[in-house]
Amino acid sequence: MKNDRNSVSNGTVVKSNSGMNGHHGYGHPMIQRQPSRQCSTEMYDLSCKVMLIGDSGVGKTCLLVRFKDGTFLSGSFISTVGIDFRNKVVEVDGAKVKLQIWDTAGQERFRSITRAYYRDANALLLLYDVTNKNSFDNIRAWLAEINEYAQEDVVIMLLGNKCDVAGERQLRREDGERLAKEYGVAFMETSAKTGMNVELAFMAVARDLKMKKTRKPNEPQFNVADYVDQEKSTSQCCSS
Ligand SMILES: Nc1nc2c(ncn2[C@@H]2O[C@H](COP(=O)(O)OP(=O)(O)OP(=O)(O)O)[C@@H](O)[C@H]2O)c(=O)[nH]1
Ligand SMILES: [Mg+2]
Repeated sequence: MKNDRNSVSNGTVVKSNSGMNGHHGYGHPMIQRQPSRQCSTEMYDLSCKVMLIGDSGVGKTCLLVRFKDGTFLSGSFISTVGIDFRNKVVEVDGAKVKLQIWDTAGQERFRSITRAYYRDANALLLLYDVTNKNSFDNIRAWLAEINEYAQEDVVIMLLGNKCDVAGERQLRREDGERLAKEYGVAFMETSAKTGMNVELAFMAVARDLKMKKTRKPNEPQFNVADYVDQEKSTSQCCSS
C-alpha cells in the first residue's frame, strides 16, 4: 500500500497571465502553489487521474466540490482560471483508490493548457448543462478533442448536469442517452446542487480502474456504462 505523505495533497497549476481570481478560494491562479504543509497521510493501493471537462458554466467545479466536501457552491459564478486538482481516497471492494481530480477551465482561452493534461488522464468526466443547449451541441467537439489528445483506453463519462432545474431545461434525458450511445460512452444526469449521481460518477471511475488492475485473464471485462445504467438514479430528473 502506498502512502501519500510526501506528495502535495492538492494544488494549482496555471500557465496563464490572466489577472482573474481563482475559483472559490481554490488558490490564486497566478501562483504555482507550494507543497502543502498539511500533507495527506492517507494510504492507498491504486491511484487514478480524473479530469473534469466541458464548457464554461456547466458545473465542473461545483461537481468536484460536491464530491470532495459534500457542499454546493451557490451564489455568483466565478469561472475557473487554468487548472486545479483535489485528491480523494475512496474504497472499492476493500481496496483504497486515490482519485486525483483535475478541474479544468472551460473557457476557450485556456484550451491549450488543459489539452496538455489529457494524455495522463485515466478517466474524463465530460459535462454539459441540461439548461444550456449550446453546451450540449459542443459535446461532439469535446469528444473530437478527447479522441485527438487522450489515451486510447481512457474512460469517458458523459454527464448532463443541473438536472435539478426543471423549468429551464433545454435537453431531455433521452438526448444525452442517445449521444452517449452513439459514442459508446457511459451517461447519467447529475446535480451538483442536490448531489444526485455525483458520488456514483466518481465511484464508477474508481471501480473501473480497480477492475482493470485486478482482473484475471479468464474473467469478463468490467463495463462502466452498464454499471452506471444499473446504479444511477433517474427519479428526480424530469425529461420535459
Ligand atoms: N441548479 C444548479 N446549478 C448549478 C449546478 N452546478 C453548478 N451550478 C451553477 O452553475 C454555475 C457554474 O458552476 P461552475 O461549477 O463554477 O462551472 P464550471 O463548469 O466550473 O465553469 P468554468 O470554471 O468557467 O469552466 C454556478 O453559478 C453554479 O452555482 C447544479 O447541479 N444545479
Ligand atoms: Mg470551474
